[in-house]
Amino acid sequence: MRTQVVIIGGGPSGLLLGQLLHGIGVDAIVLERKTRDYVLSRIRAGVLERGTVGLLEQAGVDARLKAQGMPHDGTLIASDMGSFRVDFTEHTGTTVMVYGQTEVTRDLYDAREACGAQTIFDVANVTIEGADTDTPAVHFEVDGKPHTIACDYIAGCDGFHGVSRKSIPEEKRREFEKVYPFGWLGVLSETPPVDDELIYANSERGFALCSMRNANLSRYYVQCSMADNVDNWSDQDFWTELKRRLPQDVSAKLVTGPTIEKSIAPLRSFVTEPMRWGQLFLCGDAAHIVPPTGAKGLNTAASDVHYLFEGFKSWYGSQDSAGLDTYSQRALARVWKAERFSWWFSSLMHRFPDQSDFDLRMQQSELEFLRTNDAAQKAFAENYVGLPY
Ligand code: RFL
Ligand code: PHB
Repeated sequence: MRTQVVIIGGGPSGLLLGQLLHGIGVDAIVLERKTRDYVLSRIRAGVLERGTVGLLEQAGVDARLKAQGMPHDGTLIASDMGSFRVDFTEHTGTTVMVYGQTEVTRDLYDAREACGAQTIFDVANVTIEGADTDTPAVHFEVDGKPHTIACDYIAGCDGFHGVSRKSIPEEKRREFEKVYPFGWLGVLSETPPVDDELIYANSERGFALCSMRNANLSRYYVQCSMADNVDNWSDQDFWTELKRRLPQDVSAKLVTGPTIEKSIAPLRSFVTEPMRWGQLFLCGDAAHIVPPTGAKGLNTAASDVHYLFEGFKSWYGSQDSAGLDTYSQRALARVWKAERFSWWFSSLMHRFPDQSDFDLRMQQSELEFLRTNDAAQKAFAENYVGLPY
């Protein structure tokens, strides 16, 4: 087999890149380790920046997003000192869109199928050969049978645990990592969201977040220990804990019900540099991870896709390699800004096991500054709706 670009990973970054390439007539094959149903069963991000929405529009997969997505023009930030709202529209003139990653991925798979682009599911033992030569190839197995695809380029869109990053020799990359001493326990429930907007809460008992997927589907999170097990949390335990961490007026109106998904996710900041090795380009979680506070994970994956797609467009359109040559540099410049915001917002909103009284006062003081200072709210809003590409 031969194609122009092999995309390893059929998550949102791989699928979005594939769809954009299809739009300019560049052939790409997506290799996905799991089945389509498995990928679509993963509950992940829920907030799309304006730039991500723009890319989905550009890829022609925005019909359902436009019809069902919920534009949000602000968010609430609660703490033991009270609540306040940051208005995105007032400070930036734009909104974010609440629309689940699962739906984005479904729309991308549907579009991929409709245009006849090739996706190979259930691939095993993917290996990359000759990424530092002009004749790279990707080997893999399906049902125990070996296959090889020769290509011009490889896009490593296979997430944090994929093979792409690890295919870059250790001496050619540098990794930066911070693991936070807690996780998020998240639930999905078929109940109306407690508020029209998201609520990020810093409470004495730890962080909590109220989010949503639609008018009858709520997504809630509470900070938990990574030593905790999801089986230790009955639905009742979860609702009780969530209520204790939210302002009283919010808890009072929270509608509870059976949960349809419950999982614990770790919190990590991670960046690998550079994001290119020869003909291999890393994209999304394969190259970097942010803690979910601030909803930057999927959005940063999308901005990588933007830079990589622009590079491919110039190369295949006019043999101009400048975009591909500067991909790593341009993507990383934005990645580090999202890393900073996610790290800062995580540090502001969580209770840390070793937090001193001084550290607590610093959190309170920072929250008070954000509550009362217009410039601080503007900086928050600019980061939340997404910095320009
Ligand atoms: P993904 O979504 O991980 O997709 C990678 C795809 O590659 C496949 N794969 C392979 N395929 C072929 N061969 C291999 N060897 C392969 N190894 C892996 C995987 O099966 C998968 O389908 O990465 P991508 O596309 O870069 O997208 C990134 C986003 O998914 C990610 O940034 C966000 O979901 C992060 N994230 C969240 N972000 C938010 O903004 N808000 C959230 O609430 C939020 N919750 C989460 C999250 C990430 C989580 N992970 C990764 C554990 C919750 C979880 C549990
Ligand atoms: C979500 O809806 O899953 C969500 C929203 C905002 C975040 C993180 C997760 O910061």
